[in-house]
Amino acid sequence: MTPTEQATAAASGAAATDRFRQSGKTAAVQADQARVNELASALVKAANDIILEKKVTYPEFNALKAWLIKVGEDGEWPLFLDVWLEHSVEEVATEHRDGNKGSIEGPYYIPDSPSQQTGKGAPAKISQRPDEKGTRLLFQGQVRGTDGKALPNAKIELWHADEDGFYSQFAPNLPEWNLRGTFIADEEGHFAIDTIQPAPYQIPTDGACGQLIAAAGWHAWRPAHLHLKVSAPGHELLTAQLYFPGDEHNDDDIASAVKPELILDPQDASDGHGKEVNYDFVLDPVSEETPEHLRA
Ligand code: MBD
Ligand code: FE
Repeated sequence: MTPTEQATAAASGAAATDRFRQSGKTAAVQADQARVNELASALVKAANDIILEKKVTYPEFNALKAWLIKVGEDGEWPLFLDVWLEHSVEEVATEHRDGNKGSIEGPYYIPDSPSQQTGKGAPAKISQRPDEKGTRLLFQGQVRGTDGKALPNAKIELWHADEDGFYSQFAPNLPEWNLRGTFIADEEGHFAIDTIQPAPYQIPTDGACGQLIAAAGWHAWRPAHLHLKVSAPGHELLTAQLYFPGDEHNDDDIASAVKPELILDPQDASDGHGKEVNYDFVLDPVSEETPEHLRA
């Protein structure tokens, strides 16, 4: 993106679509005909049932056609699916867990962010601009297994929006890895990360998803959130989000991805600079039933 470019739905949608295509996430899909038949038949039947029950008209059918075409043109399929459906997929994928269940990944994850060593009392600063706006947040904690044992050298990937609600690599004019990083915990699974509190996030209003939101009289907001992936050898990969108390959208997140156990409790930092918060992660061991995508 060029430095003068404005943040647009089509630009962030195109970036999210490209990222998804490159992610390799579709490689594991098996063409099991019985399963495809089961799912596709159920989806088509559900849509037909709605048409018959609500007596959908030709103009409404054509409006839907035009809108679906626009979702693709704007590159907003990743956004649409992650906002309105991923939370149910995540619920199914993590219901077996005894440790943290986590939350949805969303459309803006980028693997292989720059890695730093961290540990208790040794915070690593996330990549940020020298004049990064926002309240400083010292985010620290420990990664353990469900047996209570610390997980040495656990890996914490963190990514989040800036004070204006923008994600690097999906909005123009931001350094490549701004507010994205990988942090390796110490021998006791302790980590400490120096970052800033993100702002509430409004999904793009100038694309197909925004058009639907306006037409339906909904709002476009997600509460302020941190995105995380936490992993350690022999344990299931945890994808999570953490939220801030008092955010008016914790109770009506457009992506339905808030859970009570994911709301942080930040305090004034003991060194007098901004806020600090402790949050511990508990990972389930890998078992025979663990699907491939949850194996770190
Ligand atoms: C986000 O930042 C996000 O986390 C989700 C789930 C959807 C859109 C934007
Ligand atoms: Fe997000």
